[in-house]
Amino acid sequence: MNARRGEVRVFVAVGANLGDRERAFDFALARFAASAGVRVVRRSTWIETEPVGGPVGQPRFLNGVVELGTTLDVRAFFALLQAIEFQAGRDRSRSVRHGPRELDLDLLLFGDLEIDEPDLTVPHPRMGEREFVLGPLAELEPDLARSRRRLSSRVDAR
Ligand code: PH2
Ligand code: MG
Ligand code: MG
Repeated sequence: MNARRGEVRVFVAVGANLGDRERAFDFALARFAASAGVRVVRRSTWIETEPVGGPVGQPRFLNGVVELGTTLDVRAFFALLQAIEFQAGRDRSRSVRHGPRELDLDLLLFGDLEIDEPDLTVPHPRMGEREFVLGPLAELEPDLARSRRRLSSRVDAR
């Protein structure tokens, strides 16, 4: 559904808990729209969520999910996500794992692709446990969110 010929259907989780979070999300959408080989299909509503993990007392997050179509390969697409995070003010050199950030763009699904490399695992390994991802994803694709949720609880049950 919604994919054009030659395009891969992609879902990206967006998150931010520093600075003007909505502005960072608008910026990301504008950068996607301006990128060759990338088409913004639709987005979820943005929701406020309690931080999960990371340093105690970090600010609340704004979260959402964006659906895109792309003709880029997964590595080029992932490099674009990192470039946009950087342009939005994110400084990975001083960042704490799961800590506060101006913009976080996590690649959830890239068509049917499965890859497991040191810096990139797709489907995103923790998406099925994260309500701040599954909620917005369910708004766009209820069946997809349901199947990811089941997948992760099956893993937990082992
Ligand atoms: N991202 C994290 C860690 N914790 N919590 C919420 N609510 N939303 C996030 O996007 C989030 C988080 C690491 O990227
Ligand atoms: Mg993240
Ligand atoms: Mg990330």
